[in-house]
Amino acid sequence: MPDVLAESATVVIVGAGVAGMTTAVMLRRCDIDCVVLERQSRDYVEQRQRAGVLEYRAAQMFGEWGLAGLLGSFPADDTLEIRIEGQTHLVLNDPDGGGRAAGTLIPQQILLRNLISSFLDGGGDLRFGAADVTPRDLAGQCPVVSYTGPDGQRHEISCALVAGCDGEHGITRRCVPDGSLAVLAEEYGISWLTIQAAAPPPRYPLMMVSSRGFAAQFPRGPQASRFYLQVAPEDQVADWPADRIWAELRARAGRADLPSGEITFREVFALRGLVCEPMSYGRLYLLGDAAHIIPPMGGKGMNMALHDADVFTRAVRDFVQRGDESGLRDYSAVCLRHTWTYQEFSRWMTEMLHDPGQQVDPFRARLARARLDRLLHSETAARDFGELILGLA
Ligand code: FAS
Repeated sequence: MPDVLAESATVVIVGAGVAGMTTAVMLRRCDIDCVVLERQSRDYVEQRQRAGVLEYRAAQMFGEWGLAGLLGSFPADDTLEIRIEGQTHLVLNDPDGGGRAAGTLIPQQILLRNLISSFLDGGGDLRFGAADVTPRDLAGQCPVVSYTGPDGQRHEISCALVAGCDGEHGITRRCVPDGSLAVLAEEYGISWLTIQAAAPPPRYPLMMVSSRGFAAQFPRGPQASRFYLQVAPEDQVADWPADRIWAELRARAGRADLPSGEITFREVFALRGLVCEPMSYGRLYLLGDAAHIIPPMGGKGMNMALHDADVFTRAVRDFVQRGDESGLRDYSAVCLRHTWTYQEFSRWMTEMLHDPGQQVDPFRARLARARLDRLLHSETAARDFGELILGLA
């Protein structure tokens, strides 16, 4: 075994999540060679349960790339139920089109499985178990990404471009010299308990507004649901045994008969926003959670990663096929505008649907209800909301 195995590729993609695999599959459709390096195993990556709402813009994007088949036949996401103190209010995602424009309720791990199969079946180069991935010379014309394979072989891949799709805790952003990127972050001061359960999914994605606190239920396949429950910032998972969880969800839903099921995952996390500016450094481009983190409020995490993949792939195609660098030059500005639009939307929704408590802050509590009331009774507000939920802003 040689000390180092030297290779080359046009694009090296670090991370086989939705950002990395969508980019890889799209680059293949442009006949642009790429290598994907993923530190985890295939099983691990394909089991990881995260988002479950693919917005309309992203569904259209897969169609434009001839990849609609990867979305399978999951239910359409055309209506949101907002339940206020047990009272149901239905909000159409596409009020003008009568629901024609709709997203897809596909669990993220299933979309990722389909992307990985499509890439590998098409002869794509995806390497799981890639350890110690180390990018360098990012400011030069020919960056190099090295890593150690499961067999202990060290590889060095020289390339034209590096796509940092390695999520929040990845290596690529950390390889950028200090002072070259700014990280803007905000803690919302709100914590959620997230639960994955084998409970029947709701008819529509459901958000519960209650003086007891916020809660939500999203479909995650025909026999599974993702629940969110606003909890005290100091709460731990141990403070929430199953019977307390179901009792509280039933109270906030205003439904004593809300069906329960085996809880397969639970975690407490603080809502926060984070954006990295710019989203590129030299020949390194940051996509998805490697560049921005957004609370699940509004279901935009996965969708922003897919948006970045679309913009980046089109820019690489123009660069490789026509020597046109304008798309790469504009990548960061185009994606940051999109990112801030949805960071603002996520904040707006969080403030509207979380009751700060009549005792704690009655003024803000009234503001939240006024915003909600306008959404439910103003066509203009509903249209604006629809544009954001569909991902068309
Ligand atoms: P990902 O984190 O998905 O993928 C990054 C990949 O890079 C991983 O496979 C990782 O193993 C790999 N990697 C990391 N470091 C590496 C290294 N040094 N070398 C090689 N590979 C490396 N969004 C919603 O809209 N709705 C939700 O309900 C929702 N729920 C979520 C629940 C959880 C627990 C989490 C963490 C996120 C959730 N999100 C949700 C947001 C989620 O959808 C992310 O936005 C999305 O996964 C981002 O995709 P990627 O950018 O591809 O990053």
